[in-house]
Amino acid sequence: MRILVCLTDNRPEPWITALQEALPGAEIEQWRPGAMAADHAVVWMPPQALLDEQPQLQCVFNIGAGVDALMRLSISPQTRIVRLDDAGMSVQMAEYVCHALLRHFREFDVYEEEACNGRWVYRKPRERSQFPVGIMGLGVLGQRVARAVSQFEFPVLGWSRSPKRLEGVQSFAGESQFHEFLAASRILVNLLPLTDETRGILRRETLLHLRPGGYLIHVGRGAHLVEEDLVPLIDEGHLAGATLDVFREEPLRAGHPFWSHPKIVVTPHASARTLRRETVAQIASKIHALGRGEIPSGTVDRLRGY
Ligand code: NDP
Ligand code: OXD
Repeated sequence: MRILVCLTDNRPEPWITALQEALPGAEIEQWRPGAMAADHAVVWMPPQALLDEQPQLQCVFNIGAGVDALMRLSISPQTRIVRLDDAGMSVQMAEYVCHALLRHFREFDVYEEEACNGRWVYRKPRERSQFPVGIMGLGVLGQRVARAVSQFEFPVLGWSRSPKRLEGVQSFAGESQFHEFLAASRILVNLLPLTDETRGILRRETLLHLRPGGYLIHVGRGAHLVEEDLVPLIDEGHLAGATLDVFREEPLRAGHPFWSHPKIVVTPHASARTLRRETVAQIASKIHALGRGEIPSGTVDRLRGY
């Protein structure tokens, strides 16, 4: 079996070593133009040239959960696109979202500021029932986040394409229930994949449906948010603030208004990092599944785009 590795923004060597340990019989090398014809490729944001040169690939394994960068490429219909499912990401995402939610709800940001000024001042406790948490996307990550948030006894709502039955989660589905979902949410967590249907879904017109004093936790993809719409909504007081992990352009450029806004927290696409050990183990087990004639989990439905 031959495997090519092509990882934008990642050093390939440790991945090649780890893959070689997990798949001792395989021939594995970094992709370069003119590389060997391979059975599989392990990729993150690869160039079109790789796909053009390798139409025989059986599988392209994405080392992330979101496949939007791959969906923009032209990939042979015979090649299966396989994304990461969980591989240690969902617990990180649950940590991140709970941290942002609790920091806002318990006003830890205000306490931090008071402490910097040496001030001992209590804040009035807030009613958790007044902070329903709406999660857009109830997939691998969204469901884990919903479970974690419900442990803190917030009302939890979820929105997905197909209806879900999840304990403690009020399910809304499809476009017809989107506005109802937003109107019932105060904290909005975005965990959708980026597709033609979801691009620009977080914009003035939709965010205005949130309950007053809404708060956005945006961890999906930068292009979900119409960035120009966010600061006015906060400055007008409709939104209380936002925690943003993903941006239209990454890294976020110096001087972007998000960096300096007092009610916006910026992190550098760090909410759930790819973990090499878990990822390599998952890819190896998917390759074994293929060898048994099974369809590996995480196979992308190209029509849906995720
Ligand atoms: P999944 O594919 O498991 O879940 C996607 C969810 O979104 C599903 O519930 C799906 O509905 C729902 N959905 C998709 N399209 C629509 C739509 N048009 N309307 C309503 N609901 C829709 O993905 P994951 O949970 O694994 O990951 C989600 C996204 O999180 C990734 O695509 C990626 O962009 C982002 N991500 C960000 C990271 C970061 O570090 N910031 C790290 C990892 C991922 P249904 O269940 O009905 O199919
Ligand atoms: C992913 C990501 O999609 O890291 O896995 O954003």
